Amino acid sequence: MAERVADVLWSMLAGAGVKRCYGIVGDALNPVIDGLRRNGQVEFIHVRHEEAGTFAAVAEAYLTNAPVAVCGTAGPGVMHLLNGLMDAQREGAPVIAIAGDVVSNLADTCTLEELNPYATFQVASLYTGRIVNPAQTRAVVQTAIRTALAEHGPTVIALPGDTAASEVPDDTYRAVVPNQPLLRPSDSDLQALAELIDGAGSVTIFGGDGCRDAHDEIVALAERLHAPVGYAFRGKQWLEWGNPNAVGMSGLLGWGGAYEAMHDCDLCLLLGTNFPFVDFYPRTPKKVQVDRSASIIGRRTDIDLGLVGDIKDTVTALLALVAQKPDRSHLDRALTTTERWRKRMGHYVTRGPELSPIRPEYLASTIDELASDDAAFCVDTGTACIWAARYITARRDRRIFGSFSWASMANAMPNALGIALAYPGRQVIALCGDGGLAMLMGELLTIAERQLPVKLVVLNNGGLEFVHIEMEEAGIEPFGTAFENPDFSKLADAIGLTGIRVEDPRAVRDAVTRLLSTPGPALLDAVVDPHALSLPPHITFGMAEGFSLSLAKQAINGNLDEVIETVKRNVSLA
Ligand SMILES: Cc1ncc(C[n+]2csc(CCOP(=O)(O)OP(=O)(O)O)c2C)c(N)n1
Repeated sequence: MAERVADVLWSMLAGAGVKRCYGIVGDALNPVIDGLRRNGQVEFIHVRHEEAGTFAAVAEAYLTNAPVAVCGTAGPGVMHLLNGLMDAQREGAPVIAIAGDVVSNLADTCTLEELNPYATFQVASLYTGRIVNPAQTRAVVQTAIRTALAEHGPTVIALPGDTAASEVPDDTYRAVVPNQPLLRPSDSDLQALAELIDGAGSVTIFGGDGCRDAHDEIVALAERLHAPVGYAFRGKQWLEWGNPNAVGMSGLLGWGGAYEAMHDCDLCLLLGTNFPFVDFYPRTPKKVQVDRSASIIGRRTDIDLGLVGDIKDTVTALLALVAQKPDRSHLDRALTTTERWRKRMGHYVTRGPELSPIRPEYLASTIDELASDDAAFCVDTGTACIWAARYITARRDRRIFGSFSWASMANAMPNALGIALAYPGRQVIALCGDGGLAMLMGELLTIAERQLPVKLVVLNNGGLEFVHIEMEEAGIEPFGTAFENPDFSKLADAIGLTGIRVEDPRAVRDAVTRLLSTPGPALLDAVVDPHALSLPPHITFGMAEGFSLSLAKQAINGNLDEVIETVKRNVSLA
C-alpha cells in the first residue's frame, strides 16, 4: 500500500533526529498520531497541557541541538502551543510543531476549532507550512526541518486530519539536515577589529549564549588582553567555569565586577549576546559587537564596529592577530570587585542555618554545593533566576536552562521533564516558584506516571515575589501578589512523587541531601523568606527612590510590620 502523508511526516522527522513528540491527541491529530504509532521510531509523550509539552521540548531541543516535535490538535490544542513556541524562538530551540488542522473541505469557514495557522504563529514560528495537498509533503516537511535546525528556532506544520490520512505520490522522501558552516568576518574586518583591540589600553569582554562553543577561545583571548569577562545569564554556563578572568554578571540579576569593568574600559567586546537590559550597557567606551545574527547587531546599544560571525570561528581567527597586553591593572580591579561581591553574597549563606524563615540564598547555595558536577538546573522565571544567577556555580558539564529570553512563568518543571527524558541518569534539578509550579501543576502527573527522577525545589514564599519586588522598585504598594499555598510535599506524596517539606533553616542541608539522594521523582517544598531582596550591581537613583516610596506607602497604609521586616532582614546586605 502506498504511504500516507502522516507516514512520510514521521519518517522524515525521525530521519532528521526527532526522538520524541510531546502533546495531546484528538480529532484532527488522530490520523497523524496513527502514523507515529505505525512508524515506531518517535516516542510519544502524553502531557497534561500542550504548553508544558512545548517547554519540555524547548529544553530538550536546546540542550541536544536536535529537533524535537510537539503536537496539538485543531484550535484550542494548537493555541496552547503558542507560548512554548515563543519560548523556543527566543531561546533558539529547534522545535517542530505539528498543528492539527480542521478537515480541508471546511478550511476558512470559521468552523468548529478552526484556527488560521499563519496568523496564529506569525509571531512565533520561523516557518509555517500548511499541507492541504499530499504532493506538498516533502517540500513542507523538509523546509520545516531545515529552517528549525539552520535558524535555531520553531517551525510549524499545519496538517488537516484528512490530508494526513491521504496517500502521497510515489516519490522519494528523505530528510536532509543542514551542515554547520564556518562563519567569520572577512580578513579586512578582522584586521580592523584587531587594530581597535591593540589600540585600546583596557578591554572588557561581555558574552551571551553565542559563546556556547567558544569557551576555550574566549578564555585564551581574555588572557591575551588581560580582559575581565562578564556575562549575561545566558552566557553564564559557557563562561563562568575554568576562566580566571570571569567577573560575574551585569543586569538586574547581576553581581561581581562585570558592570564596572564594562563601564570603565577603553573597549568593550560584546560577543554573542542579545542582552536586553539597555540601561546596563556602557556609553563611554568604544563597543564592538560580534554575532551570528546580523539583525541584532547594534539593536540594544550604539556600537563602533559590528561584525557578523560565529564567536568560536571569529575569536579563533582573531587570536592570530592581536598582541599580548602588558598591563593587567584593569583586570585586577575587576577581580577585586568580584571578590568583594562574593564575600557580600556569602553573608546569608554563612548565617543561613540561624536565619528563620529560610533564606533563599542559603537554600540555593546548599543545592549548589550538594548537586553533582553534571547536574542540569532548570530555573523558573521569578526570584529563582536571581538565586540561580548568584548561587548556582557553572561548571563544564553543568547546564543552567530557563526561559531567560522569553521570561515565561512555569517553565522549570516541564523543562526538567524534557531534560530527564533526553538524558537518562543525569541529575536534573528544577528551581520552581510557587506561582510557577501551580501554573502548570498537571505536569507533575506526567513526571509521576513516568517516574522521571527529577528533583523539584519549590521556593514557597506565598506569592509572586518577583513582581512584589518590581512593584516596590517602582514605588507602587504591592498588590495582587500574595496567595495561599497547600503543603506541596503532601500533594507530591499523594500523586506519586516523594514529598519533603522544610521550614527550619537548620534542617535545610538534610532536606536537600534527602531530595538529591531519593531515587525517582521528588519534590522539596521549601518555605522561604518572602522578604529576601536582591540588589543589582548598580542601583539607580530611581530604584532607591521607588523602594523608599513603596515602603512609605505600605507604612502609611498600616503595613508597618511588613516594612520593618523587609528593612531588618535586608539592610545588612546593602
Ligand atoms: C505566563 C506569565 N505570566 C506572568 C508573568 C509575569 N511574572 C514574572 S515573574 C512573576 C512571578 C513569579 O512568581 P513565582 O513563580 O511564585 O516565583 P517568585 O518570584 O515568587 O519566586 C510573574 C507573575 C510572566 N513572566 N509569565
